[in-house]
Amino acid sequence: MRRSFYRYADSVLRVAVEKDEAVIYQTGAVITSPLEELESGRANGFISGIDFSATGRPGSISIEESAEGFVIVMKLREDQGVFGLGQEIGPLNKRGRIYEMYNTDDPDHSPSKTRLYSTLPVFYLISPEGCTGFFLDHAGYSKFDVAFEKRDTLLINVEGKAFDLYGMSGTPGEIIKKIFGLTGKPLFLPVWSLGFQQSRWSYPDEESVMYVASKMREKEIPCDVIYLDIDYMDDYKVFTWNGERFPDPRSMVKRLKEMGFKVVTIVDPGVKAAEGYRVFEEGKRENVFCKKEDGRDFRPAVWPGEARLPDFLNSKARRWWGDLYREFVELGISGFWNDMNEPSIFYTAESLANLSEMMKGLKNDGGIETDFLFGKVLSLKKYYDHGRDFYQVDDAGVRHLHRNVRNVYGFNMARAVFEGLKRIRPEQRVFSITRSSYTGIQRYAILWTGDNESQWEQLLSEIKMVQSISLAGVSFTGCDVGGFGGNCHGELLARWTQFGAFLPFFRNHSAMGTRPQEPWAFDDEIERIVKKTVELRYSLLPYIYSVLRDSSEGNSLMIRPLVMIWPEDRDTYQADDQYMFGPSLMVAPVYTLNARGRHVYLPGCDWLDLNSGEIVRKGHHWAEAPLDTVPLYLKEDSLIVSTEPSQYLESAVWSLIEVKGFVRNRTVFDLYEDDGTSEAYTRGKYSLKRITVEKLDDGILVDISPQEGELKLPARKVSIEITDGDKNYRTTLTDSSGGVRISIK
Ligand code: MIG
Repeated sequence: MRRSFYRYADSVLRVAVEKDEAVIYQTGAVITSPLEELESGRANGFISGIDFSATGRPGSISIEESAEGFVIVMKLREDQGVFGLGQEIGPLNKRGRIYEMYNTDDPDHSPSKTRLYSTLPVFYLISPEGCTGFFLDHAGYSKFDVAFEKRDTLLINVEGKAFDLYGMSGTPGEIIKKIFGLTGKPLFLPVWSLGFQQSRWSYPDEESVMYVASKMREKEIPCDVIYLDIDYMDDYKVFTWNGERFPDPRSMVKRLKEMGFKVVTIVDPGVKAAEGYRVFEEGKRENVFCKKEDGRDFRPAVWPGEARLPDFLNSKARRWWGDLYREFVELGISGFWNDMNEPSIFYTAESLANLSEMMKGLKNDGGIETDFLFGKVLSLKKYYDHGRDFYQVDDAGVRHLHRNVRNVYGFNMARAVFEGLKRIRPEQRVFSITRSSYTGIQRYAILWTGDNESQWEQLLSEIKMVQSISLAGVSFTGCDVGGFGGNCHGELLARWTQFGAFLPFFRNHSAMGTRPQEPWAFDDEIERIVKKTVELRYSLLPYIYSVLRDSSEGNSLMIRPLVMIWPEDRDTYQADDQYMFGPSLMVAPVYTLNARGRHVYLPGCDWLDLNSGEIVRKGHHWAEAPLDTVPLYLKEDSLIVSTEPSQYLESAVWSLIEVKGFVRNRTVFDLYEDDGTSEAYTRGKYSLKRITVEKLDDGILVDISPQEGELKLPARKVSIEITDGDKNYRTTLTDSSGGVRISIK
């Protein structure tokens, strides 16, 4: 075993570990290069809290070889929490749990699950004494025993012949910037990606799509995007349309556009093996499909039946795939939805033959043997690992067993789509959502959390999951609002929508065969609440879009777990059923049936309760929450900027601006605006205004800086409403590109 140490910008340390005969595969997650190689002597203690000399003391890390690969052992201090690990089920503090990194399509998101669709192995050891961050960069299987077997030990089993471990110190806020520095800044998305989105598996024909669109407008529920799930295709052939159900997609998309809707279509990786089908024929000719050991195409069964999987590990296949989007883009499709890209496989001829063989043993023996065998057949069908059944080839021409590179399959598919769309329409920002991902995905796509269920427990589970996903640097995330599987309930939709309104990605989606889940699918009261909540979201868009912009510059996350901001306060380690949305807003969604209030923890300072208008002190509180209310708090010394809600978003320039703040000392907020969709902002077509509010002895000073950027803004009013906790200060002023400065007594 060799261990080499490298130093990166901003005191990031990487240890590269490899067995002697290792074939190295770099995942591509990290996009920066090391500044220098370090002697192991210098590497130890180079970053506080990380010591590779294996002393067994807290902070020491030992790495040993094992039969399957390696074992990493980290001793934990009693007061350290282990936060992160990405898309996993459970509390934000993962101490006391086991997780596996092996991308898996499993619609069962119950508490015992140890793996889901993505591998985001970024974790933080946090105590009031300090914080260390890690990223285990490895495309193959690994297993994290987070102080489960031994309460003071984090044990990571890494399968394979090599891996990289990155370590960094700093506050959690500094560490996330280092993660962005290593793996890329979050993508800057079009503004409509912050709008409300409606989906269903499926709106199977033009009529049902147009019906949903008209209903939204008729009922004046703001909405920007409608999704087409797999049934728009002809026989599940990707990049085709079913001509009977969608006779004229171009005209449908055009009519929707006139109504203010964008259309996003799903594209799975599985290419139907059908003679004469263009994508299949081309893929064969270009030789870009995954192969079996004998060099023949791997033939899994997925939605289209027998299919081929593009080998996204190499750039030739990625390029070919990315170019396939051209026709859909030209037709007017605005964004793409990457599903099944773990990749999910129903079965292969071989795995089916295995199962049939096993099933021959099913005899009516009247006893437990047959019952056992039943169980075995079912679990083998569900959890059969296709990772050993096929190979992928990287750009160096090296062949890898799929299992060893599985965790980057979805990541590389999303990369292919991103790069393809950038070639096809370089002037437009990319909108693409993915189910499977790997660290670094924030540069290519939005991650949504897959097939959750319409259950209250899962609403809570999602509140935690989006936070651990965020900690991995995946700033733009969300979940199926209302729940995917199972039947939603009116109250559940109301509460889930209240949570969704404070997620970067806000989409209502549900599965085939379940009860309708559109905003009007329940009763008038639920519809009123959903509409009110969606309007609240749209009114906050000036704030949210500015937060998105700041995140895309690599400064921050959109969703911020409390522990990130107040790591010295151990009460925040537990308070993972609430979070900060941007720098100013604390949201505490209600996730319990029949609840009309909930416990909230308010750390650090005083807060303004945005529902009651009252100031609430730091500490534990009971928040009243009638069914139409989501507990929301404005942090002391912070601002939000809102506007009049619209039905859909034509740009990210707001004709009315309302600044609301709770200021006892001083605060700033950078209001960012632009056309909302293009790359023109990179050439100066944007507006950035720094809003500063300062408490003076005898009043409040409001300063709006001169505009940075050349975007022409409309003449508009800015209304200001600031409280210092005792007194309210209000005024309205006229915005000006030269800046405005006033004091209010
Ligand atoms: O095997 O395309 O997570 O959102 O509606 C199910 C049908 C495939 C899984 C996705 C879900 C989508 C569904 N897909």
